[in-house]
Amino acid sequence: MSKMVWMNGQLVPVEQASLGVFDHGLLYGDGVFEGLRQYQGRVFRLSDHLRRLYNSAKAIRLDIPLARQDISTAISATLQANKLTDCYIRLLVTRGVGALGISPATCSRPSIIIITNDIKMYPEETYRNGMAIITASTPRIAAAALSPQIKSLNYLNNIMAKWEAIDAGVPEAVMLNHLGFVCECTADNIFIVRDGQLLTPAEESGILLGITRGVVLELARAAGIPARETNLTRYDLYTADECFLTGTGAEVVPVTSVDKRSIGNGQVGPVTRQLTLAFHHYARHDEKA
Ligand code: PXG
Repeated sequence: MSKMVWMNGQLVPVEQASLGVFDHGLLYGDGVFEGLRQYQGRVFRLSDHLRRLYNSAKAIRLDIPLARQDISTAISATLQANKLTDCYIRLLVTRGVGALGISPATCSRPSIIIITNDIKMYPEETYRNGMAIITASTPRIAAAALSPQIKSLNYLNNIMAKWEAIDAGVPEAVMLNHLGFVCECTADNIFIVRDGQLLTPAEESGILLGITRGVVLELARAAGIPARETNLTRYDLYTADECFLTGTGAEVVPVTSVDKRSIGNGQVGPVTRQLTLAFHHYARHDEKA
């Protein structure tokens, strides 16, 4: 049976789920999205993701023509149609079909699409042994130009940084802001551990306030690990005891080198190990939607 996609109120086979070529989502990346995870039949932090989606849409003056509850129902229907219990969910809202010019005012109705897919986490070995990352020379788009809280359909800036990672033969690249402070990787937030303290770039650094990042901060505080949001430099990464990334797809993934410099002793450290396990357990057993 072919995979079913929810599109503007209907479940359709993936082969028939198509968007008009005049959709401004395609023409200009004009639209917003969310990436969610389903664990054991439950959608993780659904209300947080829906809040972020509606805020992204509001920030770009896109009126989502459906209430949150209806989107939630549509997600459930899509999961059920595909008989899924553990998967990745991509929810997107495009500006809709309009004239060829850039004006969003020509678009009459946004399109809402829900796609489900297998989870593509890093290989198990990466969670055990950590991975190498680089710092990208592509700076992150300044918050004053486009808020990093808007998960827009235009990820070109991040894609340019991803090319740098690919060229360097590593899975991820960390982007800096225009002042040289550490922001985040191309689809993950970043943390370090220094002297037993957990540190992660603050909102002011110009990052997306990731939902996984927020949960990890909660779990750390609950475990008595002191955690602080602050400005970080490349120096802080290079001299950190531990480093890891967080994201809906990756969960918590250890980083053991940055720009070929070993982090700590080059092995996955105890705080990273503890938080990796804590998140893994929380997402599957403790979380109440
Ligand atoms: N920073 C950026 C720029 C992101 O796009 C995160 C951090 C992590 O946020 P969450 O809320 O997921 O903890 C993201 C996540 C994917 C995928 O396939 C994820 C994102 C973007 C594109 C693809 O997992 N966003």
